[in-house]
Amino acid sequence: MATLHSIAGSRSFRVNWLLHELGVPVGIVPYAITDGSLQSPEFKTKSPARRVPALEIDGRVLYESGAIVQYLCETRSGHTLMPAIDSAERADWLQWLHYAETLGAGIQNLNMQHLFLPKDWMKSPTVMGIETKRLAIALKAVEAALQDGRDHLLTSGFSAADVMMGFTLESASRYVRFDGFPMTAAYLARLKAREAYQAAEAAEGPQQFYTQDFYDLPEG
Ligand SMILES: N[C@@H](CCC(=O)N[C@@H](CS)C(=O)NCC(=O)O)C(=O)O
Repeated sequence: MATLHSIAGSRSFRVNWLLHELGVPVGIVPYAITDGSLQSPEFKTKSPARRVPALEIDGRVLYESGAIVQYLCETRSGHTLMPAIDSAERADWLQWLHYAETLGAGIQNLNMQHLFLPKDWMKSPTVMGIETKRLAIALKAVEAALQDGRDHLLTSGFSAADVMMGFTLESASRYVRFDGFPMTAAYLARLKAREAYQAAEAAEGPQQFYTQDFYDLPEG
């Protein structure tokens, strides 16, 4: 049994979803971003940056989502979520796995601006505009990869790279309209229809970040 320290709707969803794809039983310990629970001395021993996810598994704690996803793929057998090390697709898999964090960093900055800075005077419309543009530019790589009609990031089919990316796209769609990214929108819908995605969502409960479907840039 794995134990996942998690905030519903955060990057810990990647790990939650992957564990469901793998059929690994998981107990979820819930946290919230604004109630101080991430700052508890006990959680600090599990995640030095006091962030989620943190996964207790195999007698250790891991606290970086991409590393956790790769570790799970490498240590669990009987799945097709990772191309073999000598496969031509392995480098693409690794790149997509980590490219999800290029998007994730931009989303995190936008979350800070739109959701967490408590006063309007603290927010920077300039930063919001730049980060939104940078996120849209980064999304173009995903759209381009899907142009050849493939259903997933790898031509061989669904993999853990889609797990890293799927959660990220769900968050990105709060800040960049996907009308200009039709392949990406259809890809995200395919991912969200997966049984394991839905089971993971049900296991962690409603996401805790967004109260709007879309966040426009401030006027001016
Ligand atoms: N690169 C890390 C980022 C972890 C991270 O920043 N998690 C966010 C939630 S998505 C968090 O815990 N934020 C709490 C905070 O910044 O105080 C990963 O992918 O695991």
